[in-house]
Amino acid sequence: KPRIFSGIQPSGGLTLGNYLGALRRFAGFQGTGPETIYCVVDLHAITVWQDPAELTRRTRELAAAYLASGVDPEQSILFNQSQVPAHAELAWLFNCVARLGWMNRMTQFKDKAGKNSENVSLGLYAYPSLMAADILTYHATAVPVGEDQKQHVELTRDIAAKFNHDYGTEFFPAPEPLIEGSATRVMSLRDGSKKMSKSDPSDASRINLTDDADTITQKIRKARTDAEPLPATFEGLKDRPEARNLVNIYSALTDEPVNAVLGRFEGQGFGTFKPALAEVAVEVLAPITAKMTQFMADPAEIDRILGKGADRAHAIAHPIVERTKEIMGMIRSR
Ligand code: AQP
Repeated sequence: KPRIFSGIQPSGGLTLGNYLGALRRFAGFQGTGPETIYCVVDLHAITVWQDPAELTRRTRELAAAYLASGVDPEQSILFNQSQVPAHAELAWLFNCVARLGWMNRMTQFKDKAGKNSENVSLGLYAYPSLMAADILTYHATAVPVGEDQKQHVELTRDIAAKFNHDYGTEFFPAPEPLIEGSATRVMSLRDGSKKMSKSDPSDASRINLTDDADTITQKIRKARTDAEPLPATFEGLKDRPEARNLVNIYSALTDEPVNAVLGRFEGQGFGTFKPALAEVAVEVLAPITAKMTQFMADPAEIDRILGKGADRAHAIAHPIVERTKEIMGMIRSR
């Protein structure tokens, strides 16, 4: 059976980038055929320091965001990663399949480690191997993610292929990344060459799912742009990364093709475009923020949903890890 898997880290407040690139697409796969499995990847989050109480709160907040954006815990499996031991177990097995040279090419590690790579956790380095385990422990066939995660999904395919080759099996499928729409890479509001990120030290660089209408409007008003009016077509934005980013965000929020948006705003400056963008951003985000607040009011219910999801996830993942160990020659005698 085809399966869709995706995860988000509870490593900070969710951004508009996480929402447009990933989260808002998840509910749409429900009822279309494949089984849908969505995860709060807390084991990934601890690859950088997380305050324990904050991690708990953010795990619930992210679960609330999944629910608020339409993920239905009956139709989908929704859980937090650390409650299903298969992820960490398979990640170890994959650590012994993946090659150091492959890991050295991962751009996310280079970006996150920066110049101080001697002092980052070993987990941050092994992150892609855990991500491969997340996906392959369900034999997932498709992974909806933003552009920045493409390289990790490709590495997952390499790990699956090497395992299959080394052990003379077809056990693991090759999952496809699903990267679609005009917001596959939402950029920082302060710097059109950096992606919008929950861990950027500048809060003005991003729109958070928990920002209120005034904050969203102000951040968009202060977003970096240029002084040129908007062109008639997307080609005209080629060398204008900040302007292109805002137009892409508008297009994604309203589900209109980029050229249709430009058709309406051609010749106008950002004095007109920014308030229009703020209006659509608030219109889309306010109902989600309100629903998140409602779900967050009942943390026990969120924990119950995550626990039930974990039981269902475990029922799929555990036999796959057991079979993997068997293939590798490990005795299973109880
Ligand atoms: N700027 C973005 N545009 C489009 N998609 C994005 N995603 C993240 N940023 C953008 C997508 O959101 C999903 C969840 O991301 P994650 O939590 O696994 O971590 P990340 O990709 O490392 O995202 P962040 O927000 O930048 O987190 P930090 O700052 O903690 O590293 C993924 O599908 C991702 O592609």
